[in-house]
Amino acid sequence: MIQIRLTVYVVLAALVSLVLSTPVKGREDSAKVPGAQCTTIDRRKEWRDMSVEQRLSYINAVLCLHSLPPNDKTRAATSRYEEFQATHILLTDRVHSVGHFLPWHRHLGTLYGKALREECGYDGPTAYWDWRRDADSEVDILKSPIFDPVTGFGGDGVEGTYTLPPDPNNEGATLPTFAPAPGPLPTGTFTFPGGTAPGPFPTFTFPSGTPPPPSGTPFPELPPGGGFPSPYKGCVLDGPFNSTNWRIHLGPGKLVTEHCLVRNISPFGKFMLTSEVVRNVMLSKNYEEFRLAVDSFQNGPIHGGGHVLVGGEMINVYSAGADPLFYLHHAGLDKVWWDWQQVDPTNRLYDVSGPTTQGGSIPITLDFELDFPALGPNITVRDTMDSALEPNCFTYE
Ligand SMILES: [Cu+2]
Repeated sequence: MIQIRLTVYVVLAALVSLVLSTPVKGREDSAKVPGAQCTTIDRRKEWRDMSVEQRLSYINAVLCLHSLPPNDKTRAATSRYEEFQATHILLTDRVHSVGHFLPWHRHLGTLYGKALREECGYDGPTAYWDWRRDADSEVDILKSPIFDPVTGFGGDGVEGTYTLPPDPNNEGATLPTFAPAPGPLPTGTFTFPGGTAPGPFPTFTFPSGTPPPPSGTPFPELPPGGGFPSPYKGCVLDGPFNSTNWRIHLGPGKLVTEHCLVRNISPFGKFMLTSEVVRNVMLSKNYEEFRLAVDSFQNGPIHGGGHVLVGGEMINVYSAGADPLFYLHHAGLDKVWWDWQQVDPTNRLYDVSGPTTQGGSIPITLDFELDFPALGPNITVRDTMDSALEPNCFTYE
């Protein structure tokens, strides 16, 4: 009897120790669970603070991602790079001018950096663009290290080398027809380092002499290839993403066309990206003020600013991801959010608000789910909030 009991205990003990020892593998898995502690930290760096070696290997990793076949071969994306762009095109109307705009784009950037490292062997930091360094400077924007033809992303589009495709159904639309940020549209004259540009705000052309439209009015659509500045100037012919190396098969907008990297670098964008503008954004007292400020003409249009400065396809809110600078710009924007969170982590680390849909009235919560088709599993807004935890695991230097 005693022996039987002992055997039972031995078996039980063995089972217990088995159960206790299995979590070793379980712990490894749980390390990747959202909210878990990070095992490594991506120390993100501004482009010009990276070594030349790091910059070149970053560029090579982007070219590598562009050469890898897509995971899902049944879709329009022809490469892994385009799968990121495709995800953004597909979800554009759901992830802009909503409460989760910043969380969704944060995770898109995290997944992109992860792909560069895990699929293309990149071992440097994720790069971001601190546009203040260019916007505060009198130096010609084309001389920025960002646009360097060897250690940067190449320069401006060349006039006359790109023609917009026929677009009878307006699928190449630059902007969705959602309500603009609150506040009157600016008029008059903007001054910025290096010059003066006439108002009204040039990206959106309102008939002259008409008063600003009431809030809630859809953005007027730019004339094809027109407006001021003309968004689609031409193909980038120099640098690593020149029109021979870099063919994109998605865009402009929701169109599916093969084309070059189209830019129209405009120093006009500088006025939206100065230290003064960023300081203004940083004055936001809560997430609601912050998320509205980054897209507001008055309070700090830094999100639009980066898109306008690069111009070309970067102006197209759907297909802007055709330009590798999209990811540096959005990491720059994410850094401003991160900086803002760090000022008062107790109150700001998990502060979210804003509608779940454009113009909607249901507010997002930390449990709101974000999806990334073709890129990775869904996560919640909560999972993106603390950069020091999985799946984020990054800091900014
Ligand atoms: Cu976006």
